[in-house]
Amino acid sequence: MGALLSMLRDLFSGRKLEMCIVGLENSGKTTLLNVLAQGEPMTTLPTVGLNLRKVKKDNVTMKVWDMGGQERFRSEWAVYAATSDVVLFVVDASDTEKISVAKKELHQLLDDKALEHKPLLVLLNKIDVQPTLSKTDAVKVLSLDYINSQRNPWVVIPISALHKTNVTEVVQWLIEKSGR
Ligand code: G3D
Repeated sequence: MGALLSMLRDLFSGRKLEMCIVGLENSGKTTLLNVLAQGEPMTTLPTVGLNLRKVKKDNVTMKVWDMGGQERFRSEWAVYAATSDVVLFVVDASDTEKISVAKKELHQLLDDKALEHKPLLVLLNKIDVQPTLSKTDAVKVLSLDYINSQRNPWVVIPISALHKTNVTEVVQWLIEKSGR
């Protein structure tokens, strides 16, 4: 944990970074946000009609959306996404039933012009739950090879937000994208 803390301090003290964390309900976005935000209070903005939570910590703004059944709010979502530097898409790797819905949501999302050139981090969460989806299988079932990496440079990291597994890699990626 020492390494993660010092990396977080590094990230939060230097550059500005806006990230949005999206994914289906229950995929683990809030858990991840809490790990990254280290106990900062969260603001909920219910007025826009989608479930948006926001944390601002020093120079880092983190915005979190649930994506279940909210297609009619997508234009609203795009307004916020447009101001984000990076997009984190959280997938529950233990929920094989919902993975096709996650795939559909991810690809619809990337169709939005507001997301052009935004780096994408696909997080396979809940790898502590067996059987879990391998990285190779995730690339297949989420059709990640169809994402134009010129348009959206993408990376997959398997994590457990609950157990803080591989969260250091996530922070490392965020630090890289913040321009260090
Ligand atoms: P959301 O914000 O995407 O809707 P949450 O998801 O962060 O609220 O998490 C949904 C549930 O998944 C929570 O369980 C949370 O503890 C659990 N969860 C999140 N990350 C992990 C993980 O890495 N491993 C496991 N096993 N569970 C995880 P509850 O029971 O509180 O609903």
